[in-house]
Amino acid sequence: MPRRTAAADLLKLLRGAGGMVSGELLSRELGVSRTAIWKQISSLRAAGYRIDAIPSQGYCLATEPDLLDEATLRTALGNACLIGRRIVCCGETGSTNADAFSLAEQGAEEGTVLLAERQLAGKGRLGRRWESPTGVNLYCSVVLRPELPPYEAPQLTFLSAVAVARAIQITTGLQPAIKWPNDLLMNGRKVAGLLNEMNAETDRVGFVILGIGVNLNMRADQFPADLRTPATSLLLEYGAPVSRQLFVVHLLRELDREYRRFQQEGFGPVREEWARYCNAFGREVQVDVGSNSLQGPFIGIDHDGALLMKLSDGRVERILSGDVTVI
Ligand code: BT5
Repeated sequence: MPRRTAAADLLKLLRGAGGMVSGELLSRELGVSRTAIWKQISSLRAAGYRIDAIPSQGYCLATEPDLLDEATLRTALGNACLIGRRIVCCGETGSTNADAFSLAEQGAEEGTVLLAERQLAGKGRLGRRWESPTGVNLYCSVVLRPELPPYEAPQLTFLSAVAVARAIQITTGLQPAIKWPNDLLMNGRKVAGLLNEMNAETDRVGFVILGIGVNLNMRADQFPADLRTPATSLLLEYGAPVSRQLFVVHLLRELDREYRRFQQEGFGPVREEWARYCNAFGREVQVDVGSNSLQGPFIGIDHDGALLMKLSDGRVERILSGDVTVI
């Protein structure tokens, strides 16, 4: 890899040229040999930059990769956003949730956002794995410090589901469906998953990490054949790649808006908005809980996130986890 500063300087020159620039000029400006320039060009190409080379004319920067970049994201969000006031982008990590959790333990401020190009040990719920290939998707974790009793922390999962649904709709014009409690579906296939983790004392939340994985530009051949649930991506549903940078901006803005409203008005507006996107709300559903199965209309969400179902004898059953199918 070229030295970071040298690669950055080279990129600046290529961008500034706005077209062809000779190898000789580049080597003179940067004070390195033409072989060194060639090596840096090769590294940039490996990182996703398309740089055309024409013998005896030089190099031309044709396209840049859609990398997540802190400075660009910060500028796009402005200073008014609480969510994203600090953004940390990294190339590769185990899990952004695990990183955000340790940052929060060390005192990271509310609104800190972690993003990665790739996760080596992306986490789903209950020890499951989240497929996290390089440079195509969104792997995001947000540190929140809400004034809430721990049993109400699941409300934030609903809040993040609404923000993700909105960001998808703004980006593609397509409406995703939310599947209780933490999946987002398009055409019945999973496009995003949420994993919120909490640090709490007995009566108050210390912090919550909102973990958000969205399949943006993942191609069909990048999905392992053995996924437990059928999966999709915005690329597959929308038919064209989406800008990852822009998606992050939309998502963080929506999270910010929803979180502010949540702090001022409580869970009510989130619950209403969530119900609009939910694929099963108000409908007859079957919920499988372990080997048990219950049927009835899905009538609401309780303040701790439990699904409320009306049974045939009129009783209302609270279900905290299970798999919902619309009948
Ligand atoms: C989830 O778990 O859906 C939560 C996923 C949260 C991922 C984010 S990425 C950023 C942050 N950092 C982390 O380490 N995690 C969070 P669950 O409901 O348990 O679903 C997991 C199941 O979804 C797996 O068992 C697979 O069947 C399926 N799956 C795995 N990867 C997928 C993908 N990329 N797209 C769609 N489905 C996937």
